[in-house]
Amino acid sequence: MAMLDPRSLTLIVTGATSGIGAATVRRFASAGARVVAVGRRAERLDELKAEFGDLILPLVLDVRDEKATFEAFSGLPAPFDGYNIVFANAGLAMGLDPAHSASLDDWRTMVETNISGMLYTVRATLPAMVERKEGHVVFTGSIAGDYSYPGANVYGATKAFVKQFSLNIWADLAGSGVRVTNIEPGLTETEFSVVRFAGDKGRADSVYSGTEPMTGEDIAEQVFFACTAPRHVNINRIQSMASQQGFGPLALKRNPA
Ligand code: NDP
Ligand code: 8X3
Repeated sequence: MAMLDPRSLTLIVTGATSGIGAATVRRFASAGARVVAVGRRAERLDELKAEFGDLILPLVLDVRDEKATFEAFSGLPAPFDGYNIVFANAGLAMGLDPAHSASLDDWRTMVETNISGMLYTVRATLPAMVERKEGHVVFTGSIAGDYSYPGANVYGATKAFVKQFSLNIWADLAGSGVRVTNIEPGLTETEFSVVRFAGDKGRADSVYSGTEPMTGEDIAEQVFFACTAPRHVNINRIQSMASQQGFGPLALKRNPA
């Protein structure tokens, strides 16, 4: 199949300062695409700008801020205002405690970022792509949106929301010229676990020790494939795991106290 020319693509990438988002910015910009790189850490965005020059528009934004998000995306300068891909990737997990002792503040932050921030990003950008009859909304879901594991309580639920929202907006958008894809990775070594464990690098490293996790670059390649597929093809979902990752058995708690 004839893939799209990446030089015809202009992306908005949230969560561009690290991990999957940063790797995606680099994958597309290396191929000649323009990217609005969004995140809170300005210095990381400046590094991308230094690497790729005019192909990058750094945009410092907290996606939880509804007003700022709508203002930022409606006020993009040319040629970035002609974006035809929105990668709603910014997100995080906080903690791994069971539901009865998990931090309510952590739950709130995950919901505000992974659900509300994602919704603001999509709602602020979708009308322009529908009007242009050309676009693509790509999400970073997770295997945690499909499979349960202890401590994933709210994080996994936010990713289940992302998965269903992705399928539901595809139901709205099929035939409009705007495509929708949910990228659903498993174990991927980024800053994800450092954030989940509140900066405890040792605990974060132990998640990956003895394994070969996927990398941000591995996931960026999946985004690139979905976005450069010919316009008559919609990749609904891509779910991937590290080759060493599998499924746990269903738990059976015998003789509980
Ligand atoms: P990282 O921690 O490396 O990157 C997370 C990115 O999200 C950062 O760029 C961060 O930027 C941004 N971000 C977080 N909160 C906000 C906010 N309020 N406003 C704007 N940007 C924000 O982790 P990953 O690259 O792994 O995570 C990217 C996505 O992938 C997340 O949605 C995550 O849930 C998902 N995912 C990760 C997996 C993994 O194993 N790593 C597997 C499956 C899904 P900054 O702090 O500068 O604002
Ligand atoms: C991140 C993957 O398995 O840590 O979404 O939840 S997992």
